[in-house]
Amino acid sequence: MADTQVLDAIIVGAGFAGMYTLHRMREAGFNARVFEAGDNVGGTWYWNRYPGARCDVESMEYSYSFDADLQQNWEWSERYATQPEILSYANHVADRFDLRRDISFNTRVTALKYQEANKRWLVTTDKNERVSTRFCIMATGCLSSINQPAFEGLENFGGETYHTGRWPHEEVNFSGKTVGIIGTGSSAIQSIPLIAENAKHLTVFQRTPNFSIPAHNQDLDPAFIEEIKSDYENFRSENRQMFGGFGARRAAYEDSVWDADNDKRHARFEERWSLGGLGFLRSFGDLSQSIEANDIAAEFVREKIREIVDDPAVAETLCPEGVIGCKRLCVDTNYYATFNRENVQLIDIKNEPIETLTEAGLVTGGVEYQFDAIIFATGFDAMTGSLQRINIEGRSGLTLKEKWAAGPRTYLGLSISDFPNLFTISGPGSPSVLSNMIVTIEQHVNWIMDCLVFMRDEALTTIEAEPQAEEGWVNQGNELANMTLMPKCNSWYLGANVPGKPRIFMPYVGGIPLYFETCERVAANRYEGFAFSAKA
Ligand code: N01
Repeated sequence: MADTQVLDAIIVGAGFAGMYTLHRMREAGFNARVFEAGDNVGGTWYWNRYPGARCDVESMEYSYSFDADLQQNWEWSERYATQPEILSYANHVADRFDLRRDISFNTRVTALKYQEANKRWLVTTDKNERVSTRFCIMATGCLSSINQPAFEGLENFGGETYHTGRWPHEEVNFSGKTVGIIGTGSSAIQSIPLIAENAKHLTVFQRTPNFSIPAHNQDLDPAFIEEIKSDYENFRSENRQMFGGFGARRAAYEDSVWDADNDKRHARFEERWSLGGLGFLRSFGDLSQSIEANDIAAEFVREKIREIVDDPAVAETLCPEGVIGCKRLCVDTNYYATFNRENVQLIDIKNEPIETLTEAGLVTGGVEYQFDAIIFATGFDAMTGSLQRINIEGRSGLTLKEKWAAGPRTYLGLSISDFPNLFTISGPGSPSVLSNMIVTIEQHVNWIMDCLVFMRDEALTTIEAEPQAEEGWVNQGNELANMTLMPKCNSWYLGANVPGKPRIFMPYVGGIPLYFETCERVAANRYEGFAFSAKA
């Protein structure tokens, strides 16, 4: 066992959250190190390399705002950036701010143990390193721990297997191959059209169909880039006023579906469909509150699917039931039209789950389908998975697994009672996955850094959420979620995609402006809801 390193802070993860935290730690004079399981920066964009991977927030918005030169110098090429372009942006940031010298790559943090005696955390890694640190900043990401269902016979399959969330770094060529893909979430919806073009034959196994809106991706017009860059600060600030921290230039309509006649509704939905992307849910102001209003939007999309897909039976199988936007809305390029290709087959496994994998393929409904390759597009153990994989032991030996046995509990999505000096970035209880992640990451990191500087100035040793504040925040989060339609379906927001995971709505649904305002008020009131301890 190596000697114990002594640090002010460790940061777990070198995605956008970890990189910015490191940059701010250095600026503030804290001695910090990042631990990253991958061999490079980028987080979710490092791991999710499947064909067609792109961000569904527009590129001029999905980037750091903290450095004026950075945002002026970087050139995005398309409306929605591809995974390779976002990854090269992450690498550019790492180089530009010389971040790598304080990042331990290929190193997974395995345990964090709070030591009451010296009020520090003991960190252990899979490289047998030991670190004693005052602060732990968990920049572990919301969608980085994959969900690999334990299909019977998984080990028997003799062909290639892939998971969209752990795609190989080298190019995968399916030409001449028969391929099966399990799952029809965002990752599948983005990759299916490209895999279908490449493979000899593609079979899609769908348990639940999803609503998807066309991206209408295009090259960015230099005049548009120029316009944004001429007043980037204002553009950023307008976006921070939006519910999700993005989309300020695409008006969010507030009027009710019921104030419009059929023609007006149709015209509005058409306008939004043609515009493309997540803004479709902002066609009217009541789509996320009223089931009846929502159903009108949902039916518009079902009609689009029926228009696009030639075979009426296939179209019906692709038509989702229920609430649009209840599961994360998907954004695609040619997804539904791909089912018109002769080399693509859709298998509905809603009532006939996959029974087993065999040496040659898989069995569902008593039929064996044979493949050269099977792709699991089965998603993530979202929001809590990456935190729970680390053995985190707080005050009095309480583990995070025990603390969150009935679902995650935090104060502001930033702090957990009984886990002093440990902060989560975009953790459960924060807007996180319902927002432009980079906007919320910057806000979280800025808030945490202000707090650490405050503690240094006031000679305070620990900070920790008070149990009542945490309780109040959890209750407020649940109340807000229950005012929307979001808890009404089996989504990963609720943990419903992972067998045995407690069912609780994890992200904060109050929107960015309210959330940011709350965090600012808490800080201005000397961090109300937090308890500090001073040096003994
Ligand atoms: O994962 P998912 P994802 N047997 O959980 C199915 C973000 N993201 O990786 O719905 C059979 O959405 C499962 O079926 P069901 C984005 O936030 C963003 O696609 O549970 N099927 C579902 O169809 C997104 O929401 C971008 O019935 C099984 C699929 O697998 C999030 O990541 C791009 C199964 C999983 O879908 C997750 O997306 C990509 C089983 N045992 C991802 N288990 C962009 O920025 C699961 N499934 C655009």
